[in-house]
Amino acid sequence: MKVEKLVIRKLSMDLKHPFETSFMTQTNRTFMIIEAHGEGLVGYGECVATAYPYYSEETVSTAYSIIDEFLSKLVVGKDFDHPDEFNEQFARIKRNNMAKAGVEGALWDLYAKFKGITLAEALGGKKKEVAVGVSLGIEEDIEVLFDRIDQHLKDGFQKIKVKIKPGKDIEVLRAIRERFGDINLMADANSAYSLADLPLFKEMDKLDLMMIEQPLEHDDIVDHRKLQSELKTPICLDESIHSYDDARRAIELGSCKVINIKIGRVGGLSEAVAIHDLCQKHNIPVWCGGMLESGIGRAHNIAITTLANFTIPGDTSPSSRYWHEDIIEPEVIMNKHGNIAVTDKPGIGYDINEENLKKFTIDTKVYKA
Ligand code: OSB
Ligand code: MG
Repeated sequence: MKVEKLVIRKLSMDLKHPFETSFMTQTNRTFMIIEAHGEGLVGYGECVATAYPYYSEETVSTAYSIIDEFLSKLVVGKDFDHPDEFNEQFARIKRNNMAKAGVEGALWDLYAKFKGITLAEALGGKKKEVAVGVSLGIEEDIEVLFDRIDQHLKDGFQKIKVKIKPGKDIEVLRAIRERFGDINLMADANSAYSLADLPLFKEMDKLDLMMIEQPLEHDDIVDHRKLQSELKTPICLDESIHSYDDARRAIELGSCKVINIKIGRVGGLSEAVAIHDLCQKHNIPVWCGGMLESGIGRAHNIAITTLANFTIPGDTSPSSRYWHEDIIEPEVIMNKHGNIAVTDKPGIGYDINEENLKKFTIDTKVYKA
């Protein structure tokens, strides 16, 4: 298969509802869609880097620059048999995982379309539907959060994840438990705490949470190990895991009992599959995290979630939870039991809504062989 052309589009889409985490409040997503053209087909990938380097070091501008200067040259005009080849070739470039994943995702979609199979099949996934939950931002007013939880439970979401930050943590979680009882509940701290907060986590440990996601520093696996050894609640690592080797080391140390796999954070689908397989071998369940993706990134998330060890509902909520209008057709929908059906069309399995894609595009660059 030959890649004849690569297109980078920068898009800007407003979120339906502001999303507050311990690191910022997001009201808009500026991100990139990557198109890989070849063999009369187009593959689509999404680069999930955000406008600010507050979740990880990458931004839209740094990812753009890495694709522009380096990744495009490794791809445009090149022949390939399998997208795993790009994971190997990109490895010489350190980190910049979201940039890599955006490009590699487009190549995986192109590959699956060329073979006439779904992206899920190309990845080795077998599930016909995937279980999903919702990640709810911090709310100033707890009544607003209660209403949002109530609505999402009624809609069928299989897991409620709430963001926490210092001052908006134990009381909020306790209140949710009192109000909603034995629901599938977890908390995501986005690295807002340190080991000095052990007493707080001991209190959280009494709430029977499914897990606590990334409580400590974004680059830590040593303090997390200490914390995990003090808690019965599983710790789930998000920010700390950027590769197969990161996962291997965290598992070996005992720094977590669950891993959140985000395709962008780990540098693409090939690496995500490798981490999935490693975790499966070690009885570490995984789930698919989200980065407030458009339909294109969402379709990739659904495809990876079809792998067997994605046993915990992911953050891959339906399009309507984020967007007034999506850039794919049909948009991603969830049934009343909280499952998303996996499409049986080739590649990502969704058509592009060209009109919306155009409407949200603020910049385009084309690379030709
Ligand atoms: O930590 O999982 C996170 C969104 C942006 C950045 C980081 C995170 C998140 C989410 C939302 O939790 C997941 C989603 O609904 O896409
Ligand atoms: Mg997280």
